[in-house]
Amino acid sequence: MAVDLQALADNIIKGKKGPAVELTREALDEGVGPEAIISDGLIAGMAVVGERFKKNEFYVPEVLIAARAMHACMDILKPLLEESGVKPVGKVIIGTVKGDLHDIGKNLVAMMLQGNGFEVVDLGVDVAPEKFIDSVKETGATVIALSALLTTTMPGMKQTIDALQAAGVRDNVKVMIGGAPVTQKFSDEIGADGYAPDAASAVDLAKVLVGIAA
Ligand code: B1M
Repeated sequence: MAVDLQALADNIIKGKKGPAVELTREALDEGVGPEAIISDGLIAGMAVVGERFKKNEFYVPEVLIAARAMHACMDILKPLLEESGVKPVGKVIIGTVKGDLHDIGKNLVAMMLQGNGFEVVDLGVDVAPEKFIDSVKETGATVIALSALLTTTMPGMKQTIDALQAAGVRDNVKVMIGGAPVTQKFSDEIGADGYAPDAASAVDLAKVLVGIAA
């Protein structure tokens, strides 16, 4: 019987780690690709969690429990995503900007990029501009994806772009930005190369930025 990815999403929403992991394994056994499991199961579930939090139907502990279930599933899928790629379609450095510790959305974006053939260098959270610059120089990546979830850390995105400019490497990389408070308007204002509202759009944008999609 085909695994219902909505059931996986429902278990993520409820934070039921065991059943979520089981459904992830079952879906893989039945030949469902990791990308579909991420987008129709994990991201679909986390999107509902975000919505319920906005409406005050969920509080932070429920979000964290859902994220824990999601991470347990991601642990299973990540090695498969890494194995599946033949030659990376591009290299992306990703990180949450300085002062900001939110990483659930950033991790989803990283996973989706990997699932779509990108090599991803994940610098984690609270990443200072200098660290992005060092990573550009070390890895030769052509895209940087910046995440911010706090209005107070959004200026870190502009600081990073300014620092790339000052270090003489701005022309080597495209900068894309995202995170709940970020908008296209803000992206335009700070001179980023693009904004993506969610993980799936981030993949589409990355493809455009590396020149494999229009
Ligand atoms: Co925080 N928090 N938090 N928090 N937290 C928010 C963001 C907040 C909106 C809650 C609220 O008050 N309503 C609020 C920010 C208000 C504001 O600035 N406007 C807030 C606050 C205030 C804080 C603290 C300051 C609380 C405090 O201590 N007083 C504190 C700050 C800590 C810090 O960072 N220095 C804090 C702490 C935390 C926890 C540690 C408890 C935890 C984070 C755990 C973790 O990430 N490991 C946490 C959480 C979980 C949240 C909420 C509840 C959920 C965020 C989340 O994971 N959403 C959040 C409320 C909310 O968003 N409704 C909130 C699910 C995730 C899948 O969505 O991250 O939006 P999201 O990612 C999406 C897109 O945005 C996009 O794609 C993702 C998938 O589709 N995207 C990108 C994200 N990054 C991208 C990068 C890209 C492209 C797309 O690159 C191109």
